[in-house]
Amino acid sequence: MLGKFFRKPDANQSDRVPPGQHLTNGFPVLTYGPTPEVATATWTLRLWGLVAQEAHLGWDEVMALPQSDFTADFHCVTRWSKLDVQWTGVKVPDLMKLVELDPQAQQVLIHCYGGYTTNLALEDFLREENFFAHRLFGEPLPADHGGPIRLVVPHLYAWKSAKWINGLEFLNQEELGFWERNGYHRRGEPWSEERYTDGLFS
Ligand SMILES: Nc1nc2c(c(=O)[nH]1)N[C@H]1C(S)=C(S)[C@@H](COP(=O)(O)O)O[C@H]1N2
Ligand SMILES: [Mo]
Repeated sequence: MLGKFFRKPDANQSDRVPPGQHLTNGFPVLTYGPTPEVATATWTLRLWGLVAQEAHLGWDEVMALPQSDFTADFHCVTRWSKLDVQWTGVKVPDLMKLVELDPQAQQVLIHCYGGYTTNLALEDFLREENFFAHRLFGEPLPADHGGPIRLVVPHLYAWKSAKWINGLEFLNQEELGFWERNGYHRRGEPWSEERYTDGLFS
C-alpha cells in the first residue's frame, strides 16, 4: 500500500529513481524544527574559514550574479523522490568566483538560519550542477522550502540541500553536520543508498 501520494515509477522514469525510493507528486516539506523567517533585506551569506579573505554577501550581490534555470530530481532519504523540480538561482561555481579558497580547503560545512548544518567534501560542493535556488516552479522560493534562498545538491540525498543558508565554512578536515552527527551517512549518495552510518540505523 503506497497510498494516494506515492506511486511506482513509470517504465521511462524508473531509471531515474534510485533504489528504495518511491515517486511523489506533491512536494513534502521536511524540516527539523521551526521555519525561520528571513527577509531578503537582512539575509547574508558569510564565507569564512580557509578563504583568502572572509566575505559577507548580501541579497543584491547574489542577485547580480548570472542567473540560471535548473531542472533536477530530488531524493529524500525518508524514501520519497520528486522528479523534474524546476528551480532558478545561481550556480555554486559562479558564486564561488567571489572568494579565493585556501589550497588547504577540502571540506565545507554549510550553516543555516535556525542552526541546521550539513557537510560536504569540496568536490561534491563545487560541481557545475549545484546551485543556490531562490525560485521554485517560477515563484519566489516559499519559506517552508528554504526561502529566500537554499542550496541544491542534486547528486546527493536532499538533506545536503540546506534551506535558509547563511554560511559556508571552509575546512581542511571533515566536520559533521546536524544529521550526519545523528546517524546519517557522511556523503549520502542515493544510487549506492548511502543512507545511514552502519550500525546505528541500518
Ligand atoms: N536548514 C534546513 N535545511 C534542510 C532541512 C532542515 O531541516 N533544515 N531538511 C533537509 C531534508 S532532510 C530534506 S529532505 C530537504 C527537504 O526540502 P523540502 O522541505 O524543500 O522538501 O531539506 C533539507 N534541508
Ligand atoms: Mo530528508
